[in-house]
Amino acid sequence: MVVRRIAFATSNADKLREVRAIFRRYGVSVLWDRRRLPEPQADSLREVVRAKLAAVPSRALPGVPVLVEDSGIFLSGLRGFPGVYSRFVYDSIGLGGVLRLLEGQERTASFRTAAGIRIGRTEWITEGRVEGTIASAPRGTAGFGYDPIFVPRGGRRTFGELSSEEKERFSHRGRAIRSVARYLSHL
Ligand code: ITT
Repeated sequence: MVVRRIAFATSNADKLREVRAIFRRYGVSVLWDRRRLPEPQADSLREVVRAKLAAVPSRALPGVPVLVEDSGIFLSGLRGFPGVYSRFVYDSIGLGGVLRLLEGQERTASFRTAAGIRIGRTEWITEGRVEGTIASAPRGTAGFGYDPIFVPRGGRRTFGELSSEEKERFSHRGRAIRSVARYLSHL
């Protein structure tokens, strides 16, 4: 089966831009199913993805595989917080608030994405992650969300200081979405 297009259900235009750029290289076009899916209180990104998949109606675009993803930043100094609550924390206290919480704490972190695809009755979920540290102050204007404070391991620059191609190479989303693209190309 050759998949030429998929529908990505997300409210986030920045995610859409990153996901489109990846799938373009696999010859797959990404339709934006713009919607905010309910996110239940859950312990893991994978559980949130399962709930998101269950909430997307398949009748919207019959026959087109549906993609959803959920991402979060896990701070070791805060025992994994905010994790699945990353959106709430970003919207409520912002990067400044996160940096204040981390004062005097260990600064290692990981960024993770769980991505799920539904094709007919089949669901498949995968994950991608990148290890790094949290900068002492936000740097860079590229990207979105937590990008200005996340420094991927092995480098000095934050995701906010990298080009979109550079970010994608190491990023949680780059890794997760490339594995979805490979999965689809082997169907
Ligand atoms: P959905 O509609 O797809 O759920 P969302 O923006 O609610 O979009 P998430 O819950 O997955 O997405 O994101 C959690 C938070 O993490 C949110 O504040 C995002 O801005 C941020 N985030 C997600 N991916 C990121 C990335 O690659 N770089 C920086 N911040 C990111």
